[in-house]
Amino acid sequence: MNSITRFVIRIFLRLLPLLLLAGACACEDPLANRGIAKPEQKEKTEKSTSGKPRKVPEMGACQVINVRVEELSGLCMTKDSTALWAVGDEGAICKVSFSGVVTPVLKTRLDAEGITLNPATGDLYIAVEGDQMVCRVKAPDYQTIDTLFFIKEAIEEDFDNNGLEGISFYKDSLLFVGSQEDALLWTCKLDGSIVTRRSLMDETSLIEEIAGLCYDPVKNWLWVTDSDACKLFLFSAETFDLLASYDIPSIENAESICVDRTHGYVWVGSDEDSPKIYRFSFKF
Ligand SMILES: [Ca+2]
Repeated sequence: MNSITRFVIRIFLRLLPLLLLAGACACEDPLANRGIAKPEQKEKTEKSTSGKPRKVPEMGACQVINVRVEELSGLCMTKDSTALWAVGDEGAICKVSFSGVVTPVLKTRLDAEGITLNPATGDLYIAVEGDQMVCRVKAPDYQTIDTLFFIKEAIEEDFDNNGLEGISFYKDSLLFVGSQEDALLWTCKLDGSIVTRRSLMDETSLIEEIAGLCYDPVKNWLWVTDSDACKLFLFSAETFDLLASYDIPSIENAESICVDRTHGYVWVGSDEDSPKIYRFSFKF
């Protein structure tokens, strides 16, 4: 053993306790490492306009369904609520049966990250990352796509691959559009004019991004999925107060969410190597 080898061994022995400590930290709960409190599974309440506590939905059992939609990133109900519309980063727009059978409808080259349906017309609106734009696919044949508007802030601030991820039809011909960056949420008219802009980070420190959005007209709620925080969030769509959060640690990359009041489910899509839809039973 020469002097250089002895020197290397001595340095290694001195650093060994530090290396062991770093290894122990890496094995801890990843949510805890990001400063995120473990979510409460118990039922939470919100105050109704009368001031009385009101129950929020309770998450139940989950069924996992494999779907062949490459880089599945957006989900919404079809107009008749008999299936799901889905989009993926590779530009596919598909119909998906509740058992996971995929019917391709339109192939585009867009980085499609979110999809929603206008209940009055049946038209689909797609949130496109990279280009930071909202496109429309016209009903009833869904064979043409055109650009409706761009979110200028996401372009000018160079959100790039951290940009538009969520979209949901709201009401009065308004759209919610959300970005990963700063969990920004815009309320837009269909001509692209922005009515409101806020960051959901101002509402809760638990949120890290918007990966998917779904407006729930029954209760005037906004559901949000966050693939970084591994959570679903429920906000009031009026005040944007956080009403509840739900832990989804087993879902690898939860980029889409769709509330299905007809059947009592919340569908969550995961953009992973083998894309999956998670069907959660909910007591609304
Ligand atoms: Ca994606």
